[in-house]
Amino acid sequence: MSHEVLEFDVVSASLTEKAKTDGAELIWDRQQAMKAKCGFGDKGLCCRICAMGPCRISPVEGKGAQRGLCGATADVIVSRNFARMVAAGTSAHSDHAREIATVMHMSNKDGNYKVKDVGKLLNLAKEWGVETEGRENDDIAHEVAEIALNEFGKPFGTQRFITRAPEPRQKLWKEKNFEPRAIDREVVTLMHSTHIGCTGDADSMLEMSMRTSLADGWGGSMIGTELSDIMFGTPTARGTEANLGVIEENMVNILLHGHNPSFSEMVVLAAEEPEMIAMAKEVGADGINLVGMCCTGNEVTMRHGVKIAGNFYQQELAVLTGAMEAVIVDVQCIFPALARLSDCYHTKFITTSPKAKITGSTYIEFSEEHALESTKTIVREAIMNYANRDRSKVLIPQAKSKALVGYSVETVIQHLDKVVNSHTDVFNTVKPLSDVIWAGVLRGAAGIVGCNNPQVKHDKSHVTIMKELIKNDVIVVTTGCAAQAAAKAGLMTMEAKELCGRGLKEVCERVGIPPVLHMGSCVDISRILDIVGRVAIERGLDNSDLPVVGVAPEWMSEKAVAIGTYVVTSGIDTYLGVTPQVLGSEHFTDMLTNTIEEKVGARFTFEEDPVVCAQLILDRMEEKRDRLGI
Ligand code: XCC
Ligand code: SF4
Repeated sequence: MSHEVLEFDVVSASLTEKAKTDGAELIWDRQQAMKAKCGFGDKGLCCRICAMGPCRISPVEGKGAQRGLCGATADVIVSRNFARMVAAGTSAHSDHAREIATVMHMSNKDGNYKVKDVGKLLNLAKEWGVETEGRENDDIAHEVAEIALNEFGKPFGTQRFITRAPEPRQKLWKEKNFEPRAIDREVVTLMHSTHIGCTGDADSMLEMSMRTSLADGWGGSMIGTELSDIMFGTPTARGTEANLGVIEENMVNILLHGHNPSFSEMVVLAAEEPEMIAMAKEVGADGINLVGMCCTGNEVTMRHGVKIAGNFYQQELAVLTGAMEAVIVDVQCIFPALARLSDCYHTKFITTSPKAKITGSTYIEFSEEHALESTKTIVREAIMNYANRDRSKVLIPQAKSKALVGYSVETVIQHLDKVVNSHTDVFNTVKPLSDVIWAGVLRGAAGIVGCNNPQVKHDKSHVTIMKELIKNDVIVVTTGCAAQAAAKAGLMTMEAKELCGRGLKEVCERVGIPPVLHMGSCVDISRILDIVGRVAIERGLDNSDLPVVGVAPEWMSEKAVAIGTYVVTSGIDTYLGVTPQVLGSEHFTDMLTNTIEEKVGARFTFEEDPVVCAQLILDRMEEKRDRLGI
């Protein structure tokens, strides 16, 4: 087994040694067994869209097949494969959002789901023209939820949230026909267009992908975030800890992994029930230790401070500690490998969603109608499993870092209010943030997001880029597994200000924030769109004018492709640390990294070296500043 990929992470490296002893297979073993990657697939040149194929286009021009049986060129095949990734990514985020809207629609004051943030509900009701006077909150919530549900399938009109974007951006979308219509419709239309014999034009395929991606960012994802905040509370700043060291020797350890807070919130409530804690003590444990991973980990840490066991690549390592009573999952980013791995230990791998059943797992379906009872049943399984733990197999790495989390847009603004000059009197805006950017105290802002990917050293790209940027007075906001990398690396502490340039350090001190702000899960990238948009609006500009970038240093999922595409289409330059599978088409690659800028004022950059990537970002920010004359 090659451990080189883990060079950066000594904690995990010690566990991979243990895997050998325990006979457990990990991602790195499978990576080795896979040997060389498929050269056609790697360049996006393999098409298996119809049964005349699969067709593979030779990457060398003039040598080998240059067209599929139907005549599709490299450009067409690459663009269709890309479009399908955008469609799948958009469906994942959006279907998650639909589940949140569904539980909001069933909320009531006696049920398991109750509106937690009434203020946010009323604001959204107002934004959507829902009558609030003299109505019960539940009643308002149901109407708002119904409107949200209709955003998925309405036959006419465009996504409601696009009106939150700066005016010039909205205008551009309208002119270019990028305004996303119903979410399901965009996904279906895009899938339709990739069918054999439909779109045979890479430019058009990309444009359709861009519109669909906006149905994710300004549709599904934003609905997911807004409604989650209303139902489960808008995150506020709080402390937590991160890394595998949060797993406790003498507790019932439960790993919450996946994405949807309508499930994980209920598990948190179930685990807090006195009867559950008493039961854990009866079986000889000190209590219940819930720990989170991936975006579910982010959701529950943002709202409850639940400790973070780690990010995507650590899901197997958490089981490997031998101290995990149960891994409870819902949807997305869950290795099917966890089933086999759990068999090496006492760990119960519990799947709960009909959308993500996994062979070899214990399936206990989560029922929203009986949410709390349902999650209590699952937590009980974990508690009962404590007695089965084999202590001789336990190894918990003693590593964890403190982190401050919970920076929703509302919380960031509250912090900014603290530094508002009383004589200018503008509270409740992002003006102090835009002021320090304009003054040059901060050179810009970067949203660093996304997954882990064994093609690069785990967490190394995330952390390296973050450190380079904060050193150069660029404030970082982050979500997803990138946020967890930052938390583990100690970048979400007040002490991390010592790693910053003078300007950012001063901002951290005066505003009372760490230099890297945890904004939540990947659907919460909509929070980043929101805050960037507010700064642009405050200055009367478009997003593309600002010294602001998006970065996905270690991305791997289709969701990330959808995200990158909507971020660029929203006017924000995006840097990818893993090159997408598009290089087989020079034309398509040129569109993404170059000519797309003529359409939307932003482009992709592919750069796998994190230090070089950070420098490119800094140069771009200075270029934007020059253009603004600041
Ligand atoms: Fe999944 Fe969302 Fe990627 Fe992490 S960052 S590996 S998509 S959990 Ni979203
Ligand atoms: Fe081959 Fe065209 Fe069918 Fe793709 S759609 S598999 S290129 S014949």
